[in-house]
Formats: sequence, C-alpha cells, structure tokens
Amino acid sequence: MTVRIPFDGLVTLLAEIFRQGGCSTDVADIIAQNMAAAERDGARSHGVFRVPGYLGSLASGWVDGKVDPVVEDVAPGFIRVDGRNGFALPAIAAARAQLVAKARTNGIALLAIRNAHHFSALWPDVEPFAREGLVAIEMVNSMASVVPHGGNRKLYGTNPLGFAAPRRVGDPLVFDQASSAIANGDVQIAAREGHHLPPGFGVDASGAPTTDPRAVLDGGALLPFGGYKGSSIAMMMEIMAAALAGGNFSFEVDFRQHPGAATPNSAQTLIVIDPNMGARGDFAARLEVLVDELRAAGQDRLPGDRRYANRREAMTLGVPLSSAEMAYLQKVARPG
Ligand code: NDP
Ligand code: PYC
Repeated sequence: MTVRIPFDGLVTLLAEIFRQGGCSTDVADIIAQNMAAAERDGARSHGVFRVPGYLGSLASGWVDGKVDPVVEDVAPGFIRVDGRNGFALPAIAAARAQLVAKARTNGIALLAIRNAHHFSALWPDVEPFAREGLVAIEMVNSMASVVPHGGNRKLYGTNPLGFAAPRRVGDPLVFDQASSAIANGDVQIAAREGHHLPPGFGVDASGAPTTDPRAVLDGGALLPFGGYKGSSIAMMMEIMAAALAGGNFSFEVDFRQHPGAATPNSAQTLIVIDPNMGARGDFAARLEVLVDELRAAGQDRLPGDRRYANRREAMTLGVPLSSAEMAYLQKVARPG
C-alpha cells in the first residue's frame, strides 16, 4: 500500500533519524533535505532506501556525522575542501557561496572536495546553481563496483556525472547519470523486488554475463554504459574527482573493517560557469533554440522532465512511500 507524507514532514522525520544516528543538527538537516528531495522526485535509488546505509556508516564509525569541513581558497577560480571524513553534502554547502561568487567574478570556478562521502543523487547539487543562472557540472567517484571495458575485475565506481543549465523560463535543463549501465542502488532495489536486470548490465562472480541482480551484488560487478565509451567517462570521473581533489580512487575505498558501512570516502569536483560570459551573451536564447529543435525532432521527454513531474505531484499530494517504508522510518525515528 502507498501512503503519502508532506514533503516538510518527511524532511523533519529524516532529520530526526540522522540526528539520532550521530549527525550534528546541521548535517542531519542537509542530508534529510537531500534525501526527501530524491524521494519526492521519484529518484528512489537515493531516497529513503538509503537510510540504512547512512546509519550503518555512522554506527560503524566509518564516517563522521558531526565534523566541520575545511574550506581553502587556493586561487581565483579554485576552492579546495577537506571533508574530514564527513559527508559530501555539508562540504558542498560550506563552499557554495564562495564558489558562486568566484564563478560570477571569474566566469568559471572549480570546487574540489576530498575525504568526503557522497551517497546521494547529483541533481540536487547542480540544479540550484542553474536556478541562479549558472551552468554546473559535477563529477563524483565512488567505490569499486564496475569492471572497466575489457577488464576482469571491478575497479571503477558507478561514478556519476551531473549537469545543469538555466532555461530562459521554467525549470533548468538537468541530467544526472551513473557511468555504469545502472546505478548500484537500482540493482539493490531490483534484487529486493525480485526483478531481473536488462542484458548487458552486469556479470556474476565468475565474470559471466547475468541478469540476476543478486549475482551482481554477491561478488559480481556492473558494466559501464555504452561499452568503452562509458568506461572512459568512468575513468574521467576518477581523474577529475579523486586525482584532482586528492581523494581516494574508487578501488581504494575499503570499509570491510566497518560492518554495516555503505558510504564511499571518495572525492567530488564541481565546475560552475557563468554562461553570460560566452561570446554572444545569449546563452538562454540559444538553449531554447536547441530545446525546440529536440522537441521538433521527436524527443518528447527531456532529462529532468520525469523528475519535475513527480515533484509537482508530490508537492500537491504528498511524497509517496510504501507503508513498509513509512513504518520503518517511524520505527527508527523512535527507537524502543
Ligand atoms: P537514469 O538512467 O535513471 O537517468 C539518467 C538521466 O537520464 C536522468 O537525468 C534522467 O532524467 C534521464 N533520462 C532517463 N530516461 C530518459 C529518457 N527516456 N529520455 C530522456 N532522458 C532520460 O539514472 P542512473 O541510473 O544513471 O542514476 C541514478 C541516480 O543515481 C542518479 O541520480 C545518480 O546521481 C545516482 N548515483 C549516485 C552515485 C554516487 O556516487 N553518489 C553513483 C551512481 C549513481 P530524469 O531524472 O527526469 O528521469
Ligand atoms: O547507486 O551506484 C550507486 C551509488 C553509489 C554511491 C551512491 N550511490
């Protein structure tokens, strides 16, 4: 059965859970807002489904939910953040205002975050920049779960790429996608719900192709999207996030000594651009020309359309959750 909860009520419930789980009030609020937004927009793989993973990382001491990130202003267009083994969302929040100011002054600015756990969707990170008239690109590496093209063991994370650009009117144009054929979260949901994966998404522990999500999770691995092309994108995420920021490569993330841990201590890079510094100064108008042509060419669903439609419905009717999910949240919010 599906139940509906007002968005603000879900944020409050999740914030309580994360405070009890060991986060400071500020960190709990940031993660709760992000997770409720994912659930609201129908991004189930990074919604309330992720509560046990966050709590497991906190309870096992793998991540610090109370630490303050350290922000370093290293150059006119470059900010470094040491997440100090905390979550990535507070690290982004700590540098955000400075990043926007630098992008507006210089036309472009880069934020490189290391030693921080990113366990969420990327569009909530990039979309707000586009709402302020800026273009944003985010690159994140994760934990080893993907075999490089032609390889024989997992090495890359599911390494997502997020992009947002402002529209002249209305919601920004946003895409947010893993460089694997499917996000690991969706494999876990498929396993839980008893669905098969499409062919070509994963291999089992022996390296043989499989459509069984459990075989992928139990010693198997995911494949990059689009063969060698997705594999190169995954490689770029390792370089632009981990190598550039000075964080762990996905294959260096190892939480085996922390039972229950699930979040990757990896790296994230955000590049923010003021598009009005472009030669013609009519970025927004040009984007509309492109969108009109896409629609005329028959693309009736643009990336982001599904999410915005879910958001509108959830803000009117409430965020849909299964009754089991709601019961779980209420139980962990009030233990005993
Ligand atoms: P999807 O394949 O579901 O979607 C990727 C993008 O394509 C979205 O922007 C989506 O828009 C768009 N899209 C989907 N279908 C269509 C279509 N038919 N036509 C046009 N556009 C379409 O996402 P992934 O499975 O690759 O990733 C899921 C989530 O997992 C992402 O939010 C990602 O950030 C997150 N993730 C996070 C990781 C981390 O380390 N933190 C690691 C890996 C993934 P729409 O949103 O509107 O559906
Ligand atoms: O769904 O692949 C995923 C993922 C990894 C880290 C956070 N989400």
